[in-house]
Amino acid sequence: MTEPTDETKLTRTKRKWAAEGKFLTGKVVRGEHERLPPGQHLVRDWPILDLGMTPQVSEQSFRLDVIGAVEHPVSWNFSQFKAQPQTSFVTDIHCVTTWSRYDNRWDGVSTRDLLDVVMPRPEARFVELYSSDGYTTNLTIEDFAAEDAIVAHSWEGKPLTRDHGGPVRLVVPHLYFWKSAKWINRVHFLDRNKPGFWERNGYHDRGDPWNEERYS
Ligand SMILES: Nc1nc2c(c(=O)[nH]1)N[C@H]1C(S)=C(S)[C@@H](COP(=O)(O)O)O[C@H]1N2
Ligand SMILES: [Mo]
Repeated sequence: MTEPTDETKLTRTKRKWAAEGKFLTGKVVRGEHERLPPGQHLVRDWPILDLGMTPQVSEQSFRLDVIGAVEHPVSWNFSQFKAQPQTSFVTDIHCVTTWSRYDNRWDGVSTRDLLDVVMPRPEARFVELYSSDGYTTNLTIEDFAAEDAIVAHSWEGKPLTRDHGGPVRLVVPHLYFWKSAKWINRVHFLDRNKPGFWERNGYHDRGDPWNEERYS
């Protein structure tokens, strides 16, 4: 008997997820008339919203730790992060404060590619995201693995500005934008739900804009 290689282990994990329908719940296909969620209005600029403690994270000091209930934890510096398979998505932003912004182009590492690298263990059901300003937020592993979710370093072809979470932020387009952690530095896979900053302060645990899951 030989140990299975990473390749076959990975294939097995993917097959198991597919069988459980794990990746099928993250995103719903909607018609154009349903593009703007209820109670939202469109903006053309891109507002800046955060706790006001804009951290200074340079590409040199950047680190992303992906840890917890995973087979292969990683701790990437910026060039290691940039060396991962790169993806581009064009997606909409929906903020709980009622503004939405269409067609934002993001470049970075898709959460699915990240999952393929770290390989969550069977007990991993939630993620807690940590940012350099002390912000935290939580997601189910299915929402984190949504097909258009991305750990982004660029917006409209340019490096993310510091105000918008540069050098690296998360973008989870199918949920309100507070779930999209700016200045992300740690993704912690957990067997239990651990509510983050806004989730402990009156915001909904999930934040689906089409169900107006604004407050708890
Ligand atoms: N680290 C961090 N991420 C954060 C926040 C924050 O305060 N700190 N605010 C959230 C909220 S409430 C929103 S609406 C978006 C705003 O992102 P933007 O400033 O790029 O529009 O970031 C989210 N991610
Ligand atoms: Mo927000």
